[in-house]
Amino acid sequence: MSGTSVPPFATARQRERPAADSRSDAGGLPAHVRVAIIGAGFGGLGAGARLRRSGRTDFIILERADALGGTWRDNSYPGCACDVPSHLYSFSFAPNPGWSHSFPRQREIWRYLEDVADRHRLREHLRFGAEVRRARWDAASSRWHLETARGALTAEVVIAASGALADPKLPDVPGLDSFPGEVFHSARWNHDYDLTGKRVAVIGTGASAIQLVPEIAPAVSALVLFQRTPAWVLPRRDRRVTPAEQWLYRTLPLTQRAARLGVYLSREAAVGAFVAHPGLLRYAQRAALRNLTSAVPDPALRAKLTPRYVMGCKRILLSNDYYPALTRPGAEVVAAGLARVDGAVLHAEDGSAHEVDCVIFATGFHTTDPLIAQRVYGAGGVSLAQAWAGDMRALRGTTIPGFPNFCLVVGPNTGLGHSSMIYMIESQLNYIMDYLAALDRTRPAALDARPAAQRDWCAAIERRMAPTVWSTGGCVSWYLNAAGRNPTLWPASTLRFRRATRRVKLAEYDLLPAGPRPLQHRGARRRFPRGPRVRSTGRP
Ligand code: N01
Repeated sequence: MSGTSVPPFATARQRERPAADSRSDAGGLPAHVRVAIIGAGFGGLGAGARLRRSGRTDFIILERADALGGTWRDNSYPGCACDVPSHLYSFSFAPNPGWSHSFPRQREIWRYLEDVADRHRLREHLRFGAEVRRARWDAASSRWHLETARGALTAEVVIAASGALADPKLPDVPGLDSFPGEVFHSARWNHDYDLTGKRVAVIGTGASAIQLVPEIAPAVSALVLFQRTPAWVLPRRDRRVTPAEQWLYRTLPLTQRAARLGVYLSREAAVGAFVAHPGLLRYAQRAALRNLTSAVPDPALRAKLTPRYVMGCKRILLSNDYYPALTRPGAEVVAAGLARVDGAVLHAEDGSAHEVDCVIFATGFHTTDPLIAQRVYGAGGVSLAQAWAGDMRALRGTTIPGFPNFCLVVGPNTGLGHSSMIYMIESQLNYIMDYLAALDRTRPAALDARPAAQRDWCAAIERRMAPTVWSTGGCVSWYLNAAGRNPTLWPASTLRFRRATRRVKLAEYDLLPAGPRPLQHRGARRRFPRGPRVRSTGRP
């Protein structure tokens, strides 16, 4: 890859090796399904598994790439691993007694997802190369019309699980097109390019960079790390899971459940520091500073690597080999952003210039402006991107007024800074399953979130967000949108989110009847007679 564009997903050449059987799928598209799921990562596969477990088989999973796995398929950079412990980074309904380490590696997670697809008979529902180009709600038929790279279909309900870490982000660097060498993003690793002996620039110091830097440092002749903001780095307490432990988990699954609960509770115990008492994080800051001091003897380098914001404001990073890699001969930390490129020379914001053969962007993802929002058109022909206008919001992280029968997985304000996203995904799946049950029970054609319900929900989130470390910690992070608002993280315990997504409150929805009707504006909508009015608490 060169220039400033990033391919939408990693091709087999950009991955180390495609999973053995992930490229086959069950054939053409049906004309109509009850549920269309977009994306075959944790969210989409989880949705499929939950549908099958509830006895529903009339669904399809549309995946734009040629394999399942989502972000764990696309991020194949050396050293890629998860910083959430294995036992918790898996579905509660699909435990894996075979995890090799306490923190799972990328390939192992990818294999786990392949296994989930097999165990829950999802292969017959998967369609690869079926990128959704447009999804349009048709009020007359109360159906979603989907146009995909493999043809068209209609669906009663769409579950969009395209992920928050799906579309890589490149900074707009003037002159990048003039760079004669190799350029790629960490999430589109070029495995055909041999870094041995090359002068390599890495842009960024987030979770991806700190994992890949130690892996490439021994091979390259020069490593230039462009660091705009130093990160807080804690030691990673990783170890091999012994065969005896694996045997125990296989033989007595309850023991793995207990281990999972232990990890969950220890992570959950930290939430108060993030959301209410950021001062408590100074204890962890001390441990991180000790980690830095012991690994980096040079005071000048140490000063460059010392963060100047409250820990937790950006994602806390875990590594034992990042700092040592930066002390190697040939490694240089440029304490400034990449400003411009002139041929093979990279100019930093501090005025320094660095000639390199290869540039690796570890610059993150489009988290607050997801691509899928530009492709989904709700009632009145308004796209989700237009409805959000750069500020994404959803009722209980899942549904949006004007987008009937459309559910997001990993929607606005469902992200975490302290625990496993899989737990949050499962909470959302509970909600979506209840949403489908509510459609079956009350028999409207569609449920449409009420604007007032979404407003109340988002206002409560806003109040909870104010004292969090993400708002007060003195940093700019990918959690925030261009206006400085945080539409990504959940500002409370995961248990609170679980409770808030247990059931769909029908009072928060308009129940839309079937049949043709003018649905160009909300006032023209026919409504079902209601039962007793339940006031929406909008309380997260
Ligand atoms: O991306 P990021 P990431 N010049 O957005 C810098 C998940 N993840 O891919 O901090 C120089 O965090 C930017 O600088 P600044 C996890 O949720 C999980 O690393 O904005 N630098 C920043 O340092 C994570 O949070 C795992 O000042 C420039 C970096 O690019 C999320 O993915 C592993 C620049 C972007 O960091 C994203 O992580 C890996 C410029 N012009 C990823 N422009 C797990 O272990 C931007 N930057 C679960």
